[in-house]
Amino acid sequence: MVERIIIHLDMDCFFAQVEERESPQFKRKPVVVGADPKGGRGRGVVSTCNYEARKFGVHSAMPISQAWKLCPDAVFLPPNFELYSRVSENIMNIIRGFAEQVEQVSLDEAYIEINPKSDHSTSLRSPRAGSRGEVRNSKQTWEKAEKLAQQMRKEILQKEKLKCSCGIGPNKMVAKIACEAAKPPRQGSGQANGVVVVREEEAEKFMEPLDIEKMPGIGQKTAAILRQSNFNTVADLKKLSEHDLEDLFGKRGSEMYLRVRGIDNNSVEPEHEVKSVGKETTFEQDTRDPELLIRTFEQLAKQVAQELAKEGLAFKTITVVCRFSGFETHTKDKTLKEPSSSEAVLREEAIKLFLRFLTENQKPIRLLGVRAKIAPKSNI
Ligand code: TTP
Ligand code: MG
Repeated sequence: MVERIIIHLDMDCFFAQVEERESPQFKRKPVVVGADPKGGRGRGVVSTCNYEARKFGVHSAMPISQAWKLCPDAVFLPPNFELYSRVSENIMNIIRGFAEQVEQVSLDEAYIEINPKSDHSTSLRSPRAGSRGEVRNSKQTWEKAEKLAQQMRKEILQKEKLKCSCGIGPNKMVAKIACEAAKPPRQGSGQANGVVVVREEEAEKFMEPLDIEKMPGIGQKTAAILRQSNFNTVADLKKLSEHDLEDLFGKRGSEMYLRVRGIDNNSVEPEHEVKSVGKETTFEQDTRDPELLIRTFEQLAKQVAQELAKEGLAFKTITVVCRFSGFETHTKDKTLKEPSSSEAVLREEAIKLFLRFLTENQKPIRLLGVRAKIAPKSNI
């Protein structure tokens, strides 16, 4: 087995940092993003807040009324998800420019595997036998990983004017916990530069002093039960046998046995985005005019087929969308046995689906759409 090196990158106080970037007058002020505090009577929660506000004890998921009490002078803002999604897309594109194996886990965090077998440009393998017969990465290889993390941070800062932190470890769990250790306020030599590296041989010791709630799979309820028996740290959990852990965590017991020893076998799963090409039309007035409907539908199918052909793409699933009066929307789809790139097949199958709509539902039609899901060409 080849030892892995995984980076976990997470933006610092993401929503709040984006808001600060957009409105420089908020700099150095406590900023809380979340529900309307309504002068302390608001009922929602805090999405996040910047580090100035965290000094007052405000944190994510806290009732907004409590945040108001702790820090009434903060700038309170509603979340602007559309903006955060756009910024997130830019950040993920920057990261993807550095590595092929990227798993985005939320708007502001991603795992990056930097030594997959397929990627020789970032292949950092250097044969040295590890304790479990693994091929270990050399010290230089880990240093190279740290440089890569710093380059990503630098480019995100230059292009998006936003800061992030990185954890680097031999697996996802250790990388994520290392990233938390890298977060602001950055103090001490290891954390001062926003990257914390925990090498394979350090992972077990790194985990030991952590509070049990830092472990994925241990929430507040389980932690409360464990604490009653004086299990407070990961080191305490190491006293339990695999059997004991199975009693406590069921099927996840054996995984927990490994996790408390710094081992996590979950792989980085780059998302395989399913793309599709689609066109739709809304009629000026809801209609049942058969001629208009068929003509419009044929045009849509043709446009989709032409766009696929232009890009040299094949499809396997065709979807037809029909919105009737009153916004009632239905879809029907057909998956072919084999991928195809034939315009005739697309039109024929789409029209069959559409005719089923016409016979099943007599209401006037407001919108029509055709969509084809792209299939890998290698399957043809
Ligand atoms: P996080 O990465 O968990 O938090 P953060 O980026 O605000 O702060 P940190 O520096 O500690 O990473 O979450 C990312 C965004 O997700 C966060 O900016 C707002 C949103 N979020 C919520 O809306 N509710 C929540 O409970 C949490 C934890 C996050
Ligand atoms: Mg974050």
